[in-house]
Amino acid sequence: MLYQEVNFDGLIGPSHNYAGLSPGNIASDKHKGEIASPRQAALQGLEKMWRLVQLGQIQGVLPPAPRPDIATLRRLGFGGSVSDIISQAHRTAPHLLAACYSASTMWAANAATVTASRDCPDGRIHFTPANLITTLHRSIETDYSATLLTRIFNDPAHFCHHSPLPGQASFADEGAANHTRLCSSHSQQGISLLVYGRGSGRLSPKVYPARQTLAACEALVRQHQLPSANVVLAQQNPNVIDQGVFHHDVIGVGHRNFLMLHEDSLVNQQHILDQLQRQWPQSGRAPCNPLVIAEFSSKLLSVKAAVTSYLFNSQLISLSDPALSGDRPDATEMLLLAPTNCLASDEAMNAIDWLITADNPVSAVEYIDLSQSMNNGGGPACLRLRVPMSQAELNAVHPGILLDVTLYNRLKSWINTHYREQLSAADLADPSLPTEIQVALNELAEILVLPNLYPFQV
Ligand code: SUG
Repeated sequence: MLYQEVNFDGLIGPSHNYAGLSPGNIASDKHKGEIASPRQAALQGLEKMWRLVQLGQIQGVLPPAPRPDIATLRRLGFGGSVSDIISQAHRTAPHLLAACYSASTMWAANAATVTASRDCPDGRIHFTPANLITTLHRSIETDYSATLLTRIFNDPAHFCHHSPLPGQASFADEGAANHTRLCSSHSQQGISLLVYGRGSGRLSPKVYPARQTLAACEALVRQHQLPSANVVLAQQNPNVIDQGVFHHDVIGVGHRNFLMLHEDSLVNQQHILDQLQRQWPQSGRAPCNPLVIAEFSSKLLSVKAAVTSYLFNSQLISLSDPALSGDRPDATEMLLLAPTNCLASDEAMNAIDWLITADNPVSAVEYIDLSQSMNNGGGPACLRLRVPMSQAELNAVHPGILLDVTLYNRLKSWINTHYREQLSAADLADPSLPTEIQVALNELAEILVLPNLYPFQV
């Protein structure tokens, strides 16, 4: 059976704004208080999805969570009508209003940890929604993501959904942003590299929070029943967390049999890379591609430049079209889909030149403008949740969210109709904004054929 990697991207919601809600995320802090453009943001995200389709990939669309999250504002003690709640919160606790308005479900790489059916003993794809407990605005995504994922992947013969890990500091979990599946080809069993920021010994960052724990990674391995021979647990270098690497996908990315990462990404990095090589399946009956690792030296690319350019948050895309050629073990050429921020960094450009000419599967690069999301610290890879799938599994996915030209055009016109050109912190107090968003999301649920997706529709 042939398998391919399918990307499901978070559609950027109409309340996209810059509230500086994420300590340790340097872009979020830098752009705090700026005026955002929800319309441009959503169009940029949609263009990225469409580019993937043009590159022969299967692409899914994940609708945004309903915002503002009035239920959370009520839980926090605000009362009365929606307008009362909004005006009270704006006056007395604007940071709470901003958190409940955040469009952060766009960063789908944090929605869940997903493991491939080839890797799980029961032959199903496993999902655990991330609890995202480190920040308030992200922690309120979990219930919605859990519901959405069960709606989209709703055939128990193919998909197994777990509960989020307990919402307690020692199980802090940020989902697939800290999980890399490496495999000879998607049709073969893979190795899960799970990266955590704290939980083993005393090593932890001093300035910024570590958002993923060792205990969370261990629980995910148990939930998904991953055989230990196919798992590598690694700790993020606390010094890079303190330089703005709040998720591992800010400093490393892997796809199929290729892993690229900065030399300072992990504690005992050489040991971890050796472990990956040792656990890599040896050629048996199935042809096996070697595991190729590209380590970027600090001399080539400083951690600072990696964080500002977001080079490691690029997407790696297999250039072969699995639908035409199959997931051929020998078809390993890859395209690096990098954020345009790289173009502004000499270090990032030199590093990309080095990558393209060095002996590895990456043979081409393309740049994509995601400036609106990037200003909140979300690059190409943050916006997507990837799921390795067979054709039978893909057939079981809710079809309304799979992007084709008709859906692309409908979503484009939906965004142009409903999204504001600009949104500032002061605009979050506008009593007409909640209704405006409800009207938009109501129509979106119809477009994606997801009736009663939102609480206000039930
Ligand atoms: O969790 N930014 C997100 C960015 C997530 C990026 N995802 C991955 N690396 N996979 C975060 O820090 C900023 C929101 C604000 O400040 O308004 C924010 O939540």
